[in-house]
Amino acid sequence: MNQEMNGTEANNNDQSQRSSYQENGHENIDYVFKVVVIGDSAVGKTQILSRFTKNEFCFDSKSTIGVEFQTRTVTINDKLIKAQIWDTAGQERGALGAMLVYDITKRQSFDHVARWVEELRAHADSSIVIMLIGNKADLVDMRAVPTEDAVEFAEDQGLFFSETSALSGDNVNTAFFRVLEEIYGVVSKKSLECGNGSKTNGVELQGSKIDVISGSEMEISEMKKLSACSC
Ligand SMILES: Nc1nc2c(ncn2[C@@H]2O[C@H](COP(=O)(O)OP(=O)(O)OP(=O)(O)O)[C@@H](O)[C@H]2O)c(=O)[nH]1
Ligand SMILES: [Mg+2]
Repeated sequence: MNQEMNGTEANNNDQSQRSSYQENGHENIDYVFKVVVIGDSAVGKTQILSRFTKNEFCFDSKSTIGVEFQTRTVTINDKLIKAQIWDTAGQERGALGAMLVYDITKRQSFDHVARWVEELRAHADSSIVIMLIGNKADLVDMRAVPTEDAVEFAEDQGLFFSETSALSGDNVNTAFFRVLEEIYGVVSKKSLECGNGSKTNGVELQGSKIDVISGSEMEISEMKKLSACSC
């Protein structure tokens, strides 16, 4: 099942960040923002998503097979925003944001990041907001990617950057909220440029509509595997 968590009080370590945001259980959604989580296998994509949407972590996480997304609804700038987050590559079309994850203990996963950026530039909207994420920051003694290398790469490529731990929860909320806020900035700017200062009924995104449960997506989500976590 697609998971949805509205108004649940997460218990992450970066909870202080939450004071400036509110969550809301109402379903009067202003915007749906599609975000993809991509990166090499086993870097922690599913667990980052699980931490953000359910505040859960699973040590015994199985490799994700199939197409899966989860949602969490948050309030940003008084707008109710549903983040629809896809846990897989190949879903870049229509994505407004991307979390590009590598594992700070696996140099190779960082070396592949450039290829993932190319993939995004080729298939996603040119204004996509990309956050580079060095995950597993809790494994300090096993670090293989210095923070400075990632900062330099992110600056070169115009990406946001954060190190996170899906295990402890450190920076996971902060990273997602940053991306959602940036997307909101992009969408509101485009909306103003198009002369649509105010939103009309439904969900407006860069002139295109994302319907969370449109037929095709329902089919995909029904086909998807059950949660990869056996916890
Ligand atoms: N110590 C630590 N382990 C983590 C963290 N995030 C994920 N893991 C572990 O790393 C392994 C892989 O995590 P997944 O979330 O399944 O990785 P994935 O990127 O979704 O992998 P694929 O679905 O194969 O692409 C699991 O054993 C997780 O428990 C973290 O922040 N810290
Ligand atoms: Mg996975």
